[in-house]
Amino acid sequence: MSQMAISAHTARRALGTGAVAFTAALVLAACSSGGGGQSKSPSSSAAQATGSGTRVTVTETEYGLKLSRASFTPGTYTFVADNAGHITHALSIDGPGVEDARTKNIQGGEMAPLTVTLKKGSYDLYCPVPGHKALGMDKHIQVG
Ligand SMILES: [Cu+2]
Repeated sequence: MSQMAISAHTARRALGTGAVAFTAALVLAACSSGGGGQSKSPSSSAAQATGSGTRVTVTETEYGLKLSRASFTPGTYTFVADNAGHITHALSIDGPGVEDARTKNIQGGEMAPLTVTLKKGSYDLYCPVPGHKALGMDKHIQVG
């Protein structure tokens, strides 16, 4: 009887150790998958950096915007602002679910991406540098 009690105790200890080891393995697995397997990660910062979504080039000049695409359906788009002008521009998008999303300032000859999710509705694309929108760097697109 006492022999059985000891072996049960030993077994429980073994199980306990195993559980700890299993938990540690899970934590390790979670860490390594978080670091490496980011191909399907929907993280918005990753989307910004890598430019997921349908790519649309917005060519910016003094003073106008030209889009590489004319029709839009709801979905995720990466607008790549291409500053083909000589002065600093940027790109802002404003509309349903998108509140003044903005690229950084873009020097002439440089590009910057802006990833947004468009819903059905009307969106305003413009250059947020003071005065540029009024000078013509302003385009409205219809989604859906
Ligand atoms: Cu501008």
